[in-house]
Amino acid sequence: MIRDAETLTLLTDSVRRFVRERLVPAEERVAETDQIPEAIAAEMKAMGLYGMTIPEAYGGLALTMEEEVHVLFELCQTSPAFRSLLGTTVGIGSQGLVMDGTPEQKAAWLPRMATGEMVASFCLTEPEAGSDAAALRTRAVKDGEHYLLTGTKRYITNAPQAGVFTVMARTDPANLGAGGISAFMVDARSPGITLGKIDKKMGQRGAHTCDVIFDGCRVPAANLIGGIEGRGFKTAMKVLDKGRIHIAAVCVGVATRMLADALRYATERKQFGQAIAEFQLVQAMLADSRAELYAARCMVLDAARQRDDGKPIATEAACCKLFASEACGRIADRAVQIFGGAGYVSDSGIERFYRDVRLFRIYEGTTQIQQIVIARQMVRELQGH
Ligand code: COS
Repeated sequence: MIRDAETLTLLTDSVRRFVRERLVPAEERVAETDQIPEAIAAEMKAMGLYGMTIPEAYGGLALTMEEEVHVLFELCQTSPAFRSLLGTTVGIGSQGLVMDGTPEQKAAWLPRMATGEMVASFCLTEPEAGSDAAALRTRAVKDGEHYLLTGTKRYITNAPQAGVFTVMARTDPANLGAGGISAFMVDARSPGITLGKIDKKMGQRGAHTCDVIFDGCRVPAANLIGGIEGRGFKTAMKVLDKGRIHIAAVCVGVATRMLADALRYATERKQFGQAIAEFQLVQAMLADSRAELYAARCMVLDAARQRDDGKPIATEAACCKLFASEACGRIADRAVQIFGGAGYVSDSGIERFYRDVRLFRIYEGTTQIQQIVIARQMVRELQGH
C-alpha cells in the first residue's frame, strides 16, 4: 500500500541520489577498512532511514511494507553493508517490539531507535540452534522483579554497535519446544553481557557480527516483550516473516546494480571486433537475469501489498526469500561471467558483490528452511487447516 505516491517518490529520489553520490563512491573504502564512515551513518540518520518502520507516534516514518521495499530497491543498489548498518534497527531488532510490545515498552525504546541513536540487534541464533530455532538453550530464570539470562547467541549482526538486543530465551525449562521461549528487550550495557571477537566473513565487509554472551545478565521483568511468557518464538517467527520480504527486496536492489554493471560492461567490452553484448550467448545471460529480476521484484511487491492488506504472508515471504536470494546468486554468477577475467579480480567490484550476496541464501532462514516453510503450509492447506 502506498499512502501518498508523491511523498514516497521524494523519499526514493533522495535515497537514489544518496546511493549514487555518497555510497557508491565509498564502496571500495568500506571494503578496505571494514568500516562505514561515521559521516555516512550520520546522513542516514538525518534522512530518517533508521526510523523507516517505526510508528509515527514514536518518531518514525511508519512506512508500509510496500513503501519499505521501494526504498530498499533503491538503497540496496550498492554494497549491502550500508543497508546492514541500519537493517537490524529497521528490521529484526525493532519489529518484535513494534508487533508485540506494550505501549510502555515501545515508548521506552522506539524513539531512540527511530533517530538511529540506539542500534537494535536480534539475538535468536545460538551455537547449537540455527535453523532449528525452537531448540535454543539460552535460559531466562525469574528472580523477583528480574530475569537472569544465561547463554550464547551467535552471528549477531550489529552486536558491536548495539544499544539494545531483542533476545529470545527459554523461560520454561520444562518445555523444550517453541512454547517455552520468551522475548526480552535487553540493554546492551547491562552487566553480564560480553561480546565475542568480530567474525571474519566471506564478504559484507563493513557489516559486523559477533557472539553475544549472557552470563547471569539481570533483565527487568518489565522488559519481557508483551509482558507474557511463552510468546517469544511466535514473535520471532512473525519478525522473520516480515524480515524475509525485506531481505528479498534487498536481493532485488543488489541484483539490479549487478545487472546494470554487467550490461554496461557488455556494451563497452569489445572482442572479435564487436561489443560482447552483441553475442547471443552473452545476451542469454543478460536476458535470463532480467527476467529473474523482474519476477523477484513482482513477487516482493505482491507479498508486501498482501501484508499491508493484513493477509497472512508466511508462505509468500518464504517464496520471496527463496526465489529472490537464489536469483540474486545466479545474477551475481552471470555478472562475473560477463566480466570474464576482469570479474575475477577485485578492481571491477563485481567479485566483491559475488561474495557479499552469498549470505542472502543463508541468513534469516536458509533456502532449505524457506522450502520447508512453503511445503509444510501447502500440506496444511490441502488438509484444510
Ligand atoms: N507466525 C506465527 N506463528 C508461527 C509462525 C509464523 N510464521 N511459524 C510458526 N509459528 C508458531 C506455530 O503456529 C506454533 O505454534 P503452536 O504451537 O501454538 O501451534 C509454533 O510457532 C511452533 O511452530 P512450528 O512447530 O512450526 O516450529 P518448528 O520448530 O517446527 O520450526 C521453522 C519452524 C523451521 C519454520 C523455524 O524454526 C524457522 O523459521 N527456522 C529458521 C530460523 C531462522 O530463520 N534463523 C535465521 C537466524 S535469525 S536472523
